[in-house]
Amino acid sequence: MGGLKKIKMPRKIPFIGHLWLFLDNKTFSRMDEIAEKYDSLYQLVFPTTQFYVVYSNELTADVCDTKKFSKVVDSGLDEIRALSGDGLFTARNDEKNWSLANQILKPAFSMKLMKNYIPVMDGIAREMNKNISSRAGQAIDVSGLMTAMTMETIGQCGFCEGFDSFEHAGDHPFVKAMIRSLSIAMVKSRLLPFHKKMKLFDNRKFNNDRKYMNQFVDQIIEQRQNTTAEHPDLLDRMLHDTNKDGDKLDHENIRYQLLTFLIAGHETTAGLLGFCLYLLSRNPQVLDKARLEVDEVFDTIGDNPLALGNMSQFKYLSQVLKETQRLYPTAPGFLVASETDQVIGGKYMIPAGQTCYVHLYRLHRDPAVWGNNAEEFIPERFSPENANKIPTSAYRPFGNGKRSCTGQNFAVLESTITLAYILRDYLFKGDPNYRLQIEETMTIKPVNFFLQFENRTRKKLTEVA
Ligand code: MNH
Repeated sequence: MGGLKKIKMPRKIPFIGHLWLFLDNKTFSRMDEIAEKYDSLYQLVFPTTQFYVVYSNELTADVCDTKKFSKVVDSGLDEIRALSGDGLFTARNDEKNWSLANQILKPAFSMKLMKNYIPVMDGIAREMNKNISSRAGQAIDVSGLMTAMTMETIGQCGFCEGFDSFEHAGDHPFVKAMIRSLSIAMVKSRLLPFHKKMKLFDNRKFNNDRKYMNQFVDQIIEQRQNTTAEHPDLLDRMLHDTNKDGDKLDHENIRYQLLTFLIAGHETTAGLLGFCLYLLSRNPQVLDKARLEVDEVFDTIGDNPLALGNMSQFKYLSQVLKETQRLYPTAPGFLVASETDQVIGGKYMIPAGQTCYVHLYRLHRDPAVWGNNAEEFIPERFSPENANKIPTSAYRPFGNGKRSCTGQNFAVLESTITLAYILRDYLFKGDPNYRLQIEETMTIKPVNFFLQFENRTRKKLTEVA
């Protein structure tokens, strides 16, 4: 083995290190700008913390080796943890409730049980389309619409309650509290400890929102505990299912899991659909091909709701969604660390306990894997023949190992169904002068992106032929 190589970093300022580069809350885009200057890895140093940013296929393979590295819950995630406690997403690896919840919720999110949610998602997609039709010809804010759709879906699949999202987008006090507290959590995660205490007004708002959200969810759980009626939702699974030893989740943890689904599951899927519609509006050949497939599927079922069997018929749609997540991974990165010193890529030393941020946005554009047209939207990269050739560490939109996304099946079903109904019922166009603007919170999503929808009647392919 050759000698170790020094890990590069941007210019530091005494005492504050690289904080000066991140004063404008543009963490993700600033990290990406810096990534363009180095080839696979760099280091960032702040007064109270430091970490390594990793984004080549080769180095990602090493930090995703779960025998060496595992997820850390610190910096950004610590602030979210104030809201979602020891729910799956923010629990630490060694917490008892993580393994218990993992044992109970992995089966609850398996395709076998997820198929029960297809009719619910189908109904929400139709409800969404009624809303779109009522605004046909007007410019519709795509991220707002998709956020309404995902909040509604988690509410209904999680605990059989909607937020009336399409009629009153974002007006529900719970939705408001959630969005406000998440944004405060994100700002706080970037501040120095003393600065956090100075933000008294924000802290008070944050605590009020947190209490309100806990009460809201607790009330739903209590109501459910007082009834013998069965509900086809995730809450019933959490109240009744056990692990092999017969252990159940307690009330407080169930509350944190429901908050977790709402936090981890609404922005991510909404952003995915937003970026997808953006890319489709800019790539008419892809859009035509996807729409042809959608028409073929609906041709076989008429106006019946979609069923599990139809999901595998959306082959090209699935490639479109995967390619969207390559270019715009809406969870744009994740954090890992090792308990011992590790050399990655055969030459870079990551000391014990130091955090690596896997920067998915840049990883997914690594020319060594995706070629010189890595920036282009080409769903054929994920065709059955081509997909086999993609190295596993080169594409990780749902994270890694045992801490990867619990809601993957849920998100894939939800986005496939929503997209299918939009393509079935509408032609859409955006402003050709719009330049993509990305808003970053914990996730990334397009902002100020509007589409005009026009009703279309599906061509019956059998009649055409
Ligand atoms: Mn999701 C973890 C991406 C939708 C529930 N999710 C993760 C991680 C990524 C991720 C990446 C790993 C984070 C980390 O290592 O710190 N999730 C996504 C994306 C979508 C998504 C890109 C949509 C697209 N996630 C959803 C949905 C739900 C959900 C929908 C629930 C309804 N996700 C989770 C949970 C975890 C998670 C729970 C934490 C799993 C664990 O650590 O055990």
